[in-house]
Amino acid sequence: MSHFYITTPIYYVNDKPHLGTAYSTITADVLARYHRLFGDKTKFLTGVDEHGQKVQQAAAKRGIDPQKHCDELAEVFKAAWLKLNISCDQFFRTTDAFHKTAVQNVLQKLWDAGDIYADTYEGWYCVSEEIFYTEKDLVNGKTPTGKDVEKVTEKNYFFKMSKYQKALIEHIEKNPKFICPENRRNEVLGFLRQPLTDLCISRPKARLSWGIEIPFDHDYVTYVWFDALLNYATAVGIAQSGREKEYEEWWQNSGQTHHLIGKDILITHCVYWPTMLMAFGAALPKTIFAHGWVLNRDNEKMSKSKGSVMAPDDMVAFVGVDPLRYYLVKEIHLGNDGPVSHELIAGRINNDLANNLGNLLSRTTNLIDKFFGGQAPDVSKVALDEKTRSLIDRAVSTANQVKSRIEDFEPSLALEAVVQLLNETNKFLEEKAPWKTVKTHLVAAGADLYCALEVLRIAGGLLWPVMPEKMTALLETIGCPYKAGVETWPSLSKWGVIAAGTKVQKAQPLFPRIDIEKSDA
Ligand code: ME8
Repeated sequence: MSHFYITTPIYYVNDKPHLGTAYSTITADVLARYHRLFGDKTKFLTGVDEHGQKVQQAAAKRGIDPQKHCDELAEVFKAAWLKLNISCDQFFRTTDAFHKTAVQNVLQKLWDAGDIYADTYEGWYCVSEEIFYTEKDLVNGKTPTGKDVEKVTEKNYFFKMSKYQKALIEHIEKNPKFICPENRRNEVLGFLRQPLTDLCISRPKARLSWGIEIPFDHDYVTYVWFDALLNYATAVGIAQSGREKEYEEWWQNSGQTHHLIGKDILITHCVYWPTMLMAFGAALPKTIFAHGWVLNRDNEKMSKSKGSVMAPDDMVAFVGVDPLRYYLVKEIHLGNDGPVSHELIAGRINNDLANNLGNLLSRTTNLIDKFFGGQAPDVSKVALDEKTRSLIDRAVSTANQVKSRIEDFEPSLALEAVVQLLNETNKFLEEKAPWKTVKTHLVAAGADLYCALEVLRIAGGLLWPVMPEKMTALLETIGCPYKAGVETWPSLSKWGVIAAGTKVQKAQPLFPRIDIEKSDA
């Protein structure tokens, strides 16, 4: 059994979740659910990033203690993800005691090995990005993305990141799929053409108290990115006594760690993080996949600081959870930017789900109800014609197409393969017109409807990771309850699984058409 370990960024608790953070989390959830379906031993990690100046400031603004602020916001995130059917195996909090100890253990090891040293730092700090900049990095006195910076001069601790530059470049060059998509890989290689500076990994407590104390200097706390990046590995036991086996299994040996991130945090993940792991002697992740932006209706990035975010709740109220998940994963090709608006969602849902899938389900189950007493027709004595055979071939090969697209981080194309199968099946029914032939050729019409039923079973299983509630309902309607993993997966590339006589219910409309006129778009 192979492993699959997928992570999302851990989100700052300086604000509530929004459609951008929901996008990363839903995408990771869909990938995790697919891998569970394939039978992989899967772990899906998400969580919150609770230290640093940004969070300290957010708590101060509310006039409350940072820990209390974090406790409240962690619950807000958890509740939001629950509503979006997020099936994470672990919700990570960087204020958890085990994480603090592990971060300190890593720091101590790097200090003892001479990979961390003290020096005086002079430069510019951007609080909103929690990143240091040198004079030459600034553009008109601001960060390259236009954020404010403040001048800082102080003694600090530095990680010898520069020492690992050459090894990192070699690793990226030898492993073309380490950083995806390719344009992001080139961006990182471009960044690494300049000599790397060492990384400042501490903050004096006099300036920032909200962080993990540096184990070898009690006047300092750990830089928030050093602490946050480690979450991926502390979650599976790095630098913790008693968790060695888990660490070996999930981090060192599986070779199946995948980080899904937004393209804003490419350098921290593709430069800071692998060099930290190299210094510790830990394995590197297999993939760091940077996705694009969810854009608002003016085609701008939704961002907390600009106040242009959409709340996931509003979209859920508009279309429902599963259709929202479907839209985000199907419509935004992973790696690209993609817009979200009420009109776009309504159009996609009406077309793919209400018309294509919904119609197939309702006409198939209605006819079976009316003419076959609500039971799957018996097809054992029917000879298959050419059209039927070609539909069957297509249907039983779809699962493998879906699997390889998912393994290549192309969930939108995986869904496209299922949509194509449904299109073909609707066309098949149009041509065969069982609603007409049922009056003269009952058995042949039953065979055509049985084909549609089998396609619905396969499509329902293959779409389940994206729309677990709706597909559970669909599969129950056609008498094939979904069971995760090994129980369902092999049946999705087989034909003739539904036994004659299986109870088929008349379907309730699963995806009512969305009337855009009635929304507030
Ligand atoms: O950067 N479209 O946290 P953060 C798509 N704590 N994704 C978006 C988005 C948008 N419009 N806006 C935000 C941090 N995101 C650090 C991470 S990890 C060790 C530490 C998503 O709360 C996207 O995944 O600012 C992006 O990378 C992340 O939110 C940034 O979340």
